[in-house]
Amino acid sequence: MDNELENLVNGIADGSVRSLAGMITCVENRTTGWLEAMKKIYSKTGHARVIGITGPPGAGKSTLTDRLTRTLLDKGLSVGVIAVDPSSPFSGGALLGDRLRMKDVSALEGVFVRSMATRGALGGLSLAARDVVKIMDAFGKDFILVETVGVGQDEIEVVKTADLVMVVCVPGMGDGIQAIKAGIMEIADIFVVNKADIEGADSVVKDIQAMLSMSTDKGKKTIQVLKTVATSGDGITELVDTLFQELEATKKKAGRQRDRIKEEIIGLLEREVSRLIHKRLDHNDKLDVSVDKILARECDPYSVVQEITDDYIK
Ligand SMILES: Nc1nc2c(ncn2[C@@H]2O[C@H](COP(=O)(O)OP(=O)(O)OP(=O)(O)O)[C@@H](O)[C@H]2O)c(=O)[nH]1
Ligand SMILES: [Mg+2]
Repeated sequence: MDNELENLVNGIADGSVRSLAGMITCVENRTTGWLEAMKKIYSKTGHARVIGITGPPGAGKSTLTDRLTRTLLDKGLSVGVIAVDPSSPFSGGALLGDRLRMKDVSALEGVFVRSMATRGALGGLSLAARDVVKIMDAFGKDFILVETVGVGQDEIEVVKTADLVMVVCVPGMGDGIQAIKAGIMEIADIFVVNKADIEGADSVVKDIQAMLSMSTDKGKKTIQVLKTVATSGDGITELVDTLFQELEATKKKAGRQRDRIKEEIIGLLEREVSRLIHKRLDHNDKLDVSVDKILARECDPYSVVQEITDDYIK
């Protein structure tokens, strides 16, 4: 491992915030040696509880994250926040205001905030976010809050890796809860109807409960629907209590952890295999010969793939 990364890994063990930030940057940029550094810190992970916070743009996710962070700090717990910025200009939202709010909490002792862009993450956002979670975990954060706008598959993949997923809804979302993508509804462990100070919150709660009762996934645990006013702090105590209860309950489900690890291995493997394929075939003369043959209809792509895979397996 490169000296700089080695220093960062050691710095993390010593609780250096600069090393924490530095290692995240190196891993995000895939600086040579990043993989070795990840291997080194892995044994120190597994302590942090990871909460995914998702929902439509402007639902109050950041304001809630801010409240949750402060409440956890009051309990003597340390917090890492990962804010996945929507890079689309159409997702609306209070991006600037967002940043300002996050800056507020990042100034607090025991809080580390990191923003990640949806686009341009090397190796895919969900893998990159997982790496950042692990680094914060190894650093010793008790809780890691991951905020994403629940708009794309990428963002859904990110929160799916959390121990617990909180889906934030708001009153007046047009056609009730229809506005929330189906994929998000399915990954929710807790529903929060934020902006409960606005008319229509109760009917959103009812809509969600009705939807949950229609769920085909019977025998699953009951999913709580809570109301909050993130701006005033109403309902936050109840929300935190519920979070702790649910985390306790999920801890008992060892299967979830195992599934997570299997999924991660498969994800990493897929990426590696794809990298190897490109490395070997991108500038390969033999492939050009095959292409010529296919163009002349002397051969077909299926047979070529079979030949190549047979070759690999040998
Ligand atoms: N009335 C009311 N307004 C709220 C509440 N919570 C948040 N807001 C306001 O809603 C706006 C958006 O809040 P954010 O916390 O930035 O929402 P967000 O979901 O993080 O937004 P994006 O990250 O841009 O998707 C801000 O102006 C908040 O002050 C609430 O409980 N009630
Ligand atoms: Mg936000």
